[in-house]
Amino acid sequence: MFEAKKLPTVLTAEELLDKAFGRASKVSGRNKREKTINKLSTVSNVLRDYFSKIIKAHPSYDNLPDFYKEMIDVLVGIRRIKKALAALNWANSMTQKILTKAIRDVKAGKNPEHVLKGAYGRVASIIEQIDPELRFLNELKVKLREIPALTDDPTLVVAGYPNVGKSSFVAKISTVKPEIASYPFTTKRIYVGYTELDGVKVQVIDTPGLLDRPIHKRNEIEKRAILCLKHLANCILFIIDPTETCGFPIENQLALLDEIKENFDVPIIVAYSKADLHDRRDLPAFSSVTGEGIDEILKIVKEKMIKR
Ligand SMILES: Nc1nc2c(ncn2[C@@H]2O[C@H](COP(=O)(O)OP(=O)(O)O)[C@@H](O)[C@H]2O)c(=O)[nH]1
Ligand SMILES: [Mg+2]
Repeated sequence: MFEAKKLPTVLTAEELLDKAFGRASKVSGRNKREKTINKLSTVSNVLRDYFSKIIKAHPSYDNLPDFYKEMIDVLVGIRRIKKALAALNWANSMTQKILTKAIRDVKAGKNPEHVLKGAYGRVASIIEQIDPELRFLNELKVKLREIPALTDDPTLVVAGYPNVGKSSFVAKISTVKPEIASYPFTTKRIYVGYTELDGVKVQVIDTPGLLDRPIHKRNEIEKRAILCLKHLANCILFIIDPTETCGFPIENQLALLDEIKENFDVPIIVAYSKADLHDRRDLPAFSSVTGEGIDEILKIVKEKMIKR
């Protein structure tokens, strides 16, 4: 699985130049010429190693699991990342060219001091040009760290209007206390619970603020955040509160169900919550308070998700 915390810290242009020139200032040589050549090759090595370390630390973004790919794309834009990495590649080859040529010039008898000064100036100018890209790559690490560490286990996404009983259901069936992971869009959080169905670990996620209001009224970023869930969900449990104590009429709840059906192509289980408060049984009904009907819901989930 992709782990943003493994991405290295990226130095700014100034820090990187300090590192390379600092290292070079410590080298020795039998004479001015040799010392200058050693300095130039030290700068060359430090920069080459540094750039290749940063570039190699990034995954192949196109080959990441769809959920991560989509999330990263929404958060920062995969093209933007590729542009930054390409800029590093460019800076790497430009600086290597400058330094190789400078070494050649010194070997050919040109004034070492002049060559060194010129090469340092040109290297510094190249590195300074990519300073925004270096800073972007450093901030990227921080942003990507917000992406919830979800497992590859089969995933049930719980949807329905606010207060219909989604969180109560997730808490009820979870073998562990649901974890709160940040969903890095606006202020959304996702709640992740786990349960075991016939020995298969199932990840159950509650997405307050995402699948609980009409999708067509969402802004672009929320819509894309919702789309990310598409890659994650193997099945959706859509909860309807027929008592309307949640504060939303059934018609609105059904309209949301229709929208979810249009947007997702995974099995959708529709069930009534708060079975302890009503007698409607034209759909499977459960109560997270009394536990009534919970096993039946889990049985349906198992059939839809595992025995397929
Ligand atoms: N009587 C009853 N109340 C419930 C049930 N499930 C949830 N509630 C209540 O409904 C309210 C909203 O529940 P919650 O799980 O937070 O809904 P969510 O907003 O969809 O996550 C809370 O006051 C719960 O105590 C249930 O099965 N029976
Ligand atoms: Mg909730």
